[in-house]
Amino acid sequence: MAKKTLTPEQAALPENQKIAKLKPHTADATAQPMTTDHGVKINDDQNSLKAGDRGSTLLEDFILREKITHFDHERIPERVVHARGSGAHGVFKLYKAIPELSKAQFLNDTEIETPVFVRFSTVAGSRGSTDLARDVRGFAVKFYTQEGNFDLVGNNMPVFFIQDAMKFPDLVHAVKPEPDNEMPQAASAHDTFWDFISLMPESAHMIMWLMSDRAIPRSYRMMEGFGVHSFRLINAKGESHFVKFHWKPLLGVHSVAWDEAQNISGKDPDFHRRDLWEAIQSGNFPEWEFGIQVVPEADEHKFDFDLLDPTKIIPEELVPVQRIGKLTLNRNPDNFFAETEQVAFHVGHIVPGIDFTNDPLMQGRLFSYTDTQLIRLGGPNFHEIPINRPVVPVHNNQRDGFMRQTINIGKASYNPNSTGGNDPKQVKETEGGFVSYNERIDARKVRARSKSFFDHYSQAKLFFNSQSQPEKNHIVDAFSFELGKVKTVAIRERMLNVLSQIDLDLRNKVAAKLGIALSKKPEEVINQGIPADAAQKDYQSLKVESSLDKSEALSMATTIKDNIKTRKIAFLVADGVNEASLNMMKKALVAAGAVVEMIGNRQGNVISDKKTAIALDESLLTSCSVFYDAVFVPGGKKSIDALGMEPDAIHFLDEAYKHCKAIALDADASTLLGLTYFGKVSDKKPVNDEGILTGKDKDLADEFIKAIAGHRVWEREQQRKVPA
Ligand code: HDD
Repeated sequence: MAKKTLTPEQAALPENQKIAKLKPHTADATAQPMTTDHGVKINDDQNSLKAGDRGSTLLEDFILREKITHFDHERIPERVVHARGSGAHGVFKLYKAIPELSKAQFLNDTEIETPVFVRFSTVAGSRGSTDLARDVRGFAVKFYTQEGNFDLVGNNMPVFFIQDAMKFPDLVHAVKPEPDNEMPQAASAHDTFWDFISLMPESAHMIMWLMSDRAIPRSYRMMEGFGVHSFRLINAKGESHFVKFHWKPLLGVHSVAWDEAQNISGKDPDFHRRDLWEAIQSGNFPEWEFGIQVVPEADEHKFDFDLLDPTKIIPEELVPVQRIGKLTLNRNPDNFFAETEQVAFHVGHIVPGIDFTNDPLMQGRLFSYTDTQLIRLGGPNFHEIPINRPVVPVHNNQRDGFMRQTINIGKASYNPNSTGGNDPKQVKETEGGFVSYNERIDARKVRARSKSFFDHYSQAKLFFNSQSQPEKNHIVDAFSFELGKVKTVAIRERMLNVLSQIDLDLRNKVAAKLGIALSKKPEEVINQGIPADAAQKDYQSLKVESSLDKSEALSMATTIKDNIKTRKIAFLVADGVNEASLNMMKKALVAAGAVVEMIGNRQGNVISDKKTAIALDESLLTSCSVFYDAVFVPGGKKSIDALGMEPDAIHFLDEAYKHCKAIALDADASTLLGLTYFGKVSDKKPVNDEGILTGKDKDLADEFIKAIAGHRVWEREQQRKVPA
């Protein structure tokens, strides 16, 4: 009998090939005897072997020694970046075959489902750090295709900080906790990070993304993913097209407020991990569409940026994203360590039909990923760890090394050989053997960077111009917060000069918040602060105007806002709650796909006006508004009076207001508004605030659903702020 309980939705899923292959490696202890690692049955797992009851412990106790030795070696080094993460299994299904672009089988057969394992992560924090750090999110997908593993190791932002892998260790050293005191954890708001960034104008575009709400997602399920680099697709004729890979979440792209993020970090640092786990567990399988932007070889130099520069996007207005498939995550791992921790991604894991470009960041990555697994996973056989194995057979002449699992038979471990019939055999290209793209290269060896990479600001501007007003305000606040934590004034000033290249209003607003008077014109500071030795290499930023003013896809304001699927709604209740009001709203929300939780002034049950016991999910002590997308207070005089006496209930409403969430109160409960800070300070609804609703029945439910689907009433931030 398997211990793992599957939901009906999960049980109904056909087992994908990867899950089937993992099965023989799983162990289920249900009704099994306890044994040592070597299979000897254990009689007493409570006491060590001693010389007499109180006597000294005997070295002979192999059971104790084995248990403690194993425990002593349970940890492996965490990932040097992306240490904090969470994974899930799923499938990829193609909508549209693209033989004209790629010969990869999984991009040509719309009938097959390719198993995948996905790991989301933050970048800077340690394994135990908060999910809600302001940070880039990793979005790494391992496709177990019939032609071997393809890893798309991307992020939730489409560009990167640096253009050349040579700078990666510097970037990571700068953002990680400072080396003398190991502070701050999982945060970029400190001197070394901004020192580096202010000296690296190529990071300007990425920094705009990092200071935007993209860096504090509402959920992994509500963020985009990007392959970042230009890759190549190779068709059966050997022709190449440049391609950018995209993941578009079907729930839209949404974020939390920064204050909300900070609160969640304290109250539930596992917030994103839990959200992913619970969504999959409850059958709300997260989904993304797979998109490609394709550029023919001949158009390589058609753009006002270099396709090989990873600090640039291809605006969707210039090359639309074609959605060609769907990723669905439908199964949680059985064991975090064995699967999520031991999974090893690598940009260099490609299959026939996909190839690399000369993006210098990508080229460096091609070295780094295997190299890091060698120390993290302890040797060259990490591909044999079950989660890393392809679903197709592996045969070659690689042998031995730490923890080798495979028992290769025969004498031949070399090629050519006659002792083993010259097996395993090389495979012709026409039969699926990998052949690198036949790119023409005729160059001098130089340690340099192309001039075409020196436009550092045009897309940073494009990003800022494309944001809605609330998004722009959040960027101002984020810079003000981050630079406000920087102690060295010269670094703050240098960073403000960088901002002056992007948007003067942005710079001025941040400068005002930092109390720094800046009057220089952008042209006076364009290359200010770049160290002379870098400048010697012709490291000067070029002034380039983007051909576009705005790109709609860059703003989250235009994202999907037509549903409330999987949104979490808190109901505040106490004894005497009006059952009809509660049930009406609950039914409407659940029917629309939301998750409703009852929060009481205690745990256990509350007794409704009809004397029914209503089970509580949480209490005001164990829960708080930041875990929810919206809050509803049902009617029932006794319940409302009790909540009115409860400061935590009022705080719940104030905080939900502060974080721009939809708040609905049954008409009878609207008296509670008078007790809230926001209710007290304004006697009428703030302008544009469609998120505070009172009323009855279906009308209230309909309005509430609309308000929740809108995600947040960001405009509220311009109204009076709540000191919650
Ligand atoms: Fe990286 C992990 C994404 C640049 C070196 N990277 C890692 C992970 C993601 C990315 C999602 C976590 C994978 C997992 O869940 O296990 N990295 C990116 C993206 C980049 C990027 C989108 C730029 C476009 N990375 C990058 C460079 C280098 C590395 C330039 C080194 C030259 N990255 C690593 C690494 C890691 C890693 C040290 C740490 C753990 C691991 O690889 O397995 O090799």
